[in-house]
Amino acid sequence: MQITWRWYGSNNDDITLSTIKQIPNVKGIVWSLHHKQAGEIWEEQEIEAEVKKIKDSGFSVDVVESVNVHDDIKIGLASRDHYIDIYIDTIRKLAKVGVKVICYNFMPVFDWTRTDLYHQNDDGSNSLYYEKSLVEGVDAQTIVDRILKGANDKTMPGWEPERLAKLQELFDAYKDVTETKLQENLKYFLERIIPICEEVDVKMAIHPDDPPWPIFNLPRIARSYEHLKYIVECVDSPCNGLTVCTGSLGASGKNDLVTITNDFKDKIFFMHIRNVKRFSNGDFVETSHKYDDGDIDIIEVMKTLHNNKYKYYIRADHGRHLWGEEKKCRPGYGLYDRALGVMYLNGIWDTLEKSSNETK
Ligand code: DNO
Repeated sequence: MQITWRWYGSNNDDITLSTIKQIPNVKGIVWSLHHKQAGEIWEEQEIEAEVKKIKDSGFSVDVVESVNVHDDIKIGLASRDHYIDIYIDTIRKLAKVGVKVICYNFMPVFDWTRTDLYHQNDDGSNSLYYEKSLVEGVDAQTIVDRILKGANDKTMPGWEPERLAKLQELFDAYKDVTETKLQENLKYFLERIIPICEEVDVKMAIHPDDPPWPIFNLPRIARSYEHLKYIVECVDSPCNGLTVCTGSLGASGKNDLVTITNDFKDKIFFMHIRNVKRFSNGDFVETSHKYDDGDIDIIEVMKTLHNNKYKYYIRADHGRHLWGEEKKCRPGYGLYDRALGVMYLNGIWDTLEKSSNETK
């Protein structure tokens, strides 16, 4: 496995590459051109400039998260082919600079959704929090306003103010998109892009839905074992795979992350590791990575990856906001808890590695 770190770019992230360099065993930067709207052309010079910056700091650039998928593709409009052509153009350009994996999602309208970006924890830290009754009880605009206000001028992928300014239009456009239709639209998209991925050796790794259930009556199709199975089987290719995000899938007690990690072993190209604590009323809060702070047995997930000789990419995902960084850092993407998360993953992996060498 190769440990990576999600970084938002020089003028867009308070955490510098030299700071990241001090976190043990981080080999690669997970990057993107964050100013690009879905469907916009990625220029070669812009890609090269970002890649140079990252490589000059001694990191690999193998993983891009995300190249966002235009809504017209998800909705299945006639204009989708135009946007798929642009997507293919980006895949080709990224392959040229050595990108190996692209993480993307196929969630309608919203990416990850929370109701509170700075929920106060008992220990004085704070975390992203999802309060079920709030999402079920209010209109989508209220949640959008809450999130954008909480973002403190930080860009948050999936929550682009420009796109969300047309919220009602977006909802209207999705009104006939059922779960089956959305699956068909994903299949259509994959059927067109995967042959190019095979040609240029880029793996597509879809990110699961977060939370893993439909919200605001919008369908969600990457939220359970069966949904993931549909995705990897609908276009059978070594380039069509998954990002397994333990925190996204793990917000539902129905998703057994150890089974998912094991059964899809040949299809997982990227792991996002974080922990969540679920409450019986459907709420959940993001916790530290430690396995017994939340409901996800991260040690067992790591053991499964280790047993399966996982060789792809992994990153410590979201953390709590610690030691005064709250409201200064990008929600979920502070420095401290993600760095602690990296060390937790290093600790588990090194222990597994050492003990398997000893028994050889
Ligand atoms: C949340 C992230 C997601 C992810 C996208 C991939 O923190 O894991 O926003 O980047 O869904 O397209």
